[in-house]
Amino acid sequence: MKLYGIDLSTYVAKVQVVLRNKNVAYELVAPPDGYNSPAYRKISPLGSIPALVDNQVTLSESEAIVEYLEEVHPDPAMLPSMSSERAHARMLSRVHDTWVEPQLRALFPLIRQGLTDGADTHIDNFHMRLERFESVANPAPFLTGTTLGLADCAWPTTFAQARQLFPHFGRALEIPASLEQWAAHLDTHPAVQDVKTRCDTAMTQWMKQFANA
Ligand SMILES: N[C@@H](CCC(=O)N[C@@H](CS)C(=O)NCC(=O)O)C(=O)O
Repeated sequence: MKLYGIDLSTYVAKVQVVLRNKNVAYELVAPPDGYNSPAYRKISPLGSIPALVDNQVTLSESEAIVEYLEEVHPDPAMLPSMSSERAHARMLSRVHDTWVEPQLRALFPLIRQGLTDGADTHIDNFHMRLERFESVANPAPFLTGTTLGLADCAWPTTFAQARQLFPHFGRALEIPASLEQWAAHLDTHPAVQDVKTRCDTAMTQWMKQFANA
């Protein structure tokens, strides 16, 4: 299995956490000439990362990829067995991907361009949305039960990136009290640790370019 991606991407990290938790061997490959390049689009037509190549199938979109992995490598299960709980798990994943994390990624172009206008709004929205997420999350200790689930996997690197990006704008990540233990617990999970460390290092490197901006 080949996973196209780079360490800096939360969505690539999410897929890697799932692969590691399921003990699936994979090779992480940087997209040739970077994502969106003509060379990479010959491999993965959408040009985005992550992309998974497994035998005959090439998949983009991290949620499609992790759901595929859940089907072809069902052990350990990372979605609950009851339909209502599975739907809730998927809802939690989408809240991360489509609602909370986009407020974080909106900071990247600001940093690149040396701007600060608008950062507070994105950081406030991130925190407001995280609080709404808290109202539908009930970690015990993971979001969907006693073992790591698909819904958990994107958060550790999103939080790690927020811890590095928010201070650039004089702000700090505030994790709601009832989610603190869950977030700390995730960071020590064996499927998460190494992936998170590499993402953190990549973010530190990326930020260095703009240190004196
Ligand atoms: N919805 C996508 C998001 C992944 C994503 O945004 N990847 C970025 C890099 S972190 C990308 O490939 N961007 C290419 C582009 O926006 O054209 C997923 O879940 O896989």
